[in-house]
Amino acid sequence: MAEPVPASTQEDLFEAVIAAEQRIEPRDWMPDAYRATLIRQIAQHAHSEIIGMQPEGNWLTRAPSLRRKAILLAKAQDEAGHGLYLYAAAETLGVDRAELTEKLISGRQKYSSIFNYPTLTFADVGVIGWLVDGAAICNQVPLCRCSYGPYARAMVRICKEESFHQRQGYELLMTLMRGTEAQRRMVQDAVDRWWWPSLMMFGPSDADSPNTARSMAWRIKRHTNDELRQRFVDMTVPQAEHLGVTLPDPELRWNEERGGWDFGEPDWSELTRVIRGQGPCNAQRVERRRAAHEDGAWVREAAVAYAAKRSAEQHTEEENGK
Ligand code: BYC
Repeated sequence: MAEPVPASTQEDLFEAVIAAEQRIEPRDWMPDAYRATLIRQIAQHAHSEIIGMQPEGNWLTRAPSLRRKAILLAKAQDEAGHGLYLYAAAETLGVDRAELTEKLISGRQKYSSIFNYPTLTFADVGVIGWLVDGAAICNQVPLCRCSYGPYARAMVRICKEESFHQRQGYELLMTLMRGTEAQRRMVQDAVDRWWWPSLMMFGPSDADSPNTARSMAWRIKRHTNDELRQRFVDMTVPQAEHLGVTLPDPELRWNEERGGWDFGEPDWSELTRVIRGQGPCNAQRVERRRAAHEDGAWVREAAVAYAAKRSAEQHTEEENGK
């Protein structure tokens, strides 16, 4: 019989896999804190995808054309799919999706701050695609190299769909910018409202980010919050120029020396407030999610009853076949 592997050897093996840029898989030994960090991050990520359908969903019945409505519906459906891949990835760590949903609707788990802002005009749909999905891509492409296999693999497909979402947002904004003066003003107003919250999506500054150092050492995160925020600003400024909008930051200027854009400090007290549940739409978002979950109870009950019936039938077939 094989000797049990001592804990110290298991830990060495785990560290060696991380150092070799290989993947940790569900049945591999992993430190409890590594598992807990992944569950926290993947669950928050999944919740963000699901709650993230609400701000755009607000415009589904009021999209200005059939084409725009079809695009928006497809995007919201993609987000539901992303949520499902991510809940499935979290389940490989030994948690249950029902338990994670319960934690979301009881306020015990977080989701991205960005989805607690209202969508006031149809230009917000374009700006969410451009800025919010743009920020999501910057944050998520490195997660395709995350050390945990199921999360990294889920991110590959998610990122492909996110880049499509970003382009649809930009195309929508280009169309509005070629339209009337009122439409151009609508785009600028949406950019003014979404710019700073988009920068906050990357999390607190590195100095105030308690989880970054450990997540980087474990190669769950591959870059710090500030590195990714800078990458996003550098990517977005030329796109704003091409679009013809102004980013609402008087401190934005090109820094020749370091080859990047300098930008102002986000209002971190706003991020703290929104994360604590005091953003403009937090209560409404969670309440809507809770109602949808309760409305869906009959579907879950029917699925469980159907599975029990199928299993009983299979049992009888096996008995009869004996
Ligand atoms: N909002 O130590 P830190 C999408 C929390 S979905 C809320 O830096 P970490 C899309 C953080 O959780 C996009 N909370 O943490 C969908 C931590 O709290 P706890 C979602 C935030 O984990 C539909 C504390 O603050 N993307 O793209 O190392 C339509 C300290 O922070 C936020 C993901 O979830 C925030 N913005 O880094 C359109 C990506 N920032 O848990 C688009 C995956 C921080 O210790 N997640 N907190 O109590 C990550 O990459 C990382 O978790 C973060 C934070 C960079 C977000």
